[in-house]
Amino acid sequence: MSKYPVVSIVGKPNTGKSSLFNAIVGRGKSIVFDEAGTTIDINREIVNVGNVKVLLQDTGGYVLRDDDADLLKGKIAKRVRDLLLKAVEESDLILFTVTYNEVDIVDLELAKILRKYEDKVKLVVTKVDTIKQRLEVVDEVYRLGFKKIYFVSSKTKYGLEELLGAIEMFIVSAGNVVSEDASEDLSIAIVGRVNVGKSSFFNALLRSDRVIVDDKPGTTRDSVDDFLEYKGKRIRIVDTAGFRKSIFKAGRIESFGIERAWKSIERCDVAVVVIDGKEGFTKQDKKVMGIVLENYKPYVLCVNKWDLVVGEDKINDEKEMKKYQKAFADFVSRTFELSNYTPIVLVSAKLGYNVDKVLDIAIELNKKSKKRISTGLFNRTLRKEIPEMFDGELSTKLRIYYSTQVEASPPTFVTFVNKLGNVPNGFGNFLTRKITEIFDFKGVPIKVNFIEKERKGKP
Ligand SMILES: Nc1nc2c(ncn2[C@@H]2O[C@H](COP(=O)(O)OP(=O)(O)OP(=O)(O)O)[C@@H](O)[C@H]2O)c(=O)[nH]1
Ligand SMILES: [Mg+2]
Repeated sequence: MSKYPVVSIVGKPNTGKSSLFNAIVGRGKSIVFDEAGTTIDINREIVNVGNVKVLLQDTGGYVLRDDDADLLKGKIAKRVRDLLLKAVEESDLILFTVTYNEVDIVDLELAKILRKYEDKVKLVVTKVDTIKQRLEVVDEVYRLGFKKIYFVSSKTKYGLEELLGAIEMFIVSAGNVVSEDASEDLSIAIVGRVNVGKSSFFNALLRSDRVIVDDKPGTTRDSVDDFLEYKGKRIRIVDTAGFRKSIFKAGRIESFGIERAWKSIERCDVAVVVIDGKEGFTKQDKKVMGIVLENYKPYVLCVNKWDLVVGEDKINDEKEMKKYQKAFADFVSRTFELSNYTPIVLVSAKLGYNVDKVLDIAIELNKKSKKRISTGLFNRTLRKEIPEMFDGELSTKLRIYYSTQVEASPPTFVTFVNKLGNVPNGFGNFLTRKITEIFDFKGVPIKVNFIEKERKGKP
């Protein structure tokens, strides 16, 4: 599955899995609330533990959403058990969390399953925030039957170093070390309204049922990251919570999810804005595109559920699909003026249709957005392609000294002029459009700024 050793955090709901995950990752990642069953999907992150890199995963989702009545009876339903066994089998190391004074029949059930893998399980007793609590640890913890027990407070970080040391030792002695750089080539955030099929698209990219998909809107409540190897590139993909009509009216976790979706947009290199092809291009979709543009992120518009629009059998008719594609693109550009160069792909996450095409375009956009143009070439080309900038009517008042690219992703250009007040209205937009076309930043939002500069030698 992963080329990094996999370390999974497993435990009953509310035993501090997400807090432990965050403490190890070292930054706010999954949602943590003091409420059972907050983490729905599995969160993954590649982290440095001492000198080794591991893929850490928080498996909150396994125990959640199951029949709680069963759990209380100390029975773990088959579905959860299967998922758990799969995770355990795929993992190099399991951190089994229990809370120091709350060991009950559910923990015993889990322990029974995990004891078969004792060699790779470390029992982590969580929420041990004070020495007093450390002393209070109940006998049940010992009775779970694991030799190696770690006491950790994710809050005070008590015991964390010891646990991390143990993880590192374990991985090193298993000879399972990957030392190369774990950074990704590209990070893609999948965003959009609720229920448009973001999670389905995420799963389709990964070719697995990685996250929960449901026809109820609002299924995904927090961003979920995973990684993909594609055409020699390492790609981070992020599924996010859907934007609702009235995002501000949403409940606590929901709006937290939205905040995290927002953050995911800020962090990504390229956004994939998913819309529901059957519902067309809605006002809310435009709002989502607006958020992406506000952050100057390149994006692909992914028109999902196209199988529902044309029927599953027609989707392989290339000629027909081209026509639809053009019609949809025309419609979008007519109704959303900022969408001039937006790449649009008709997709069926359900059938896996065109899913990789979105990746190809995302890679292309990322390349464009990281492009740097030398100052010499930039100015020569501007003079040649837009002579009206330098002579003619405009130049009677406005002197343009030179322009330069000061930043990539987003590509940011600065033009030095004699007087800011002399820059005509709309000139910024004009120049933005020209630079986009001439240097092919199509599909990548760029920034064009003017700076006032006294000419040397003149007061
Ligand atoms: N026919 C068809 N159905 C799809 C497709 N993609 C998603 N669906 C269905 O649409 C519904 C919503 O899918 P999700 O992937 O959960 O949507 P989401 O955007 O992640 O939803 P939230 O997390 O609630 O925002 C589910 O019932 C999916 O089975 C598709 O390409 N074709
Ligand atoms: Mg979802």
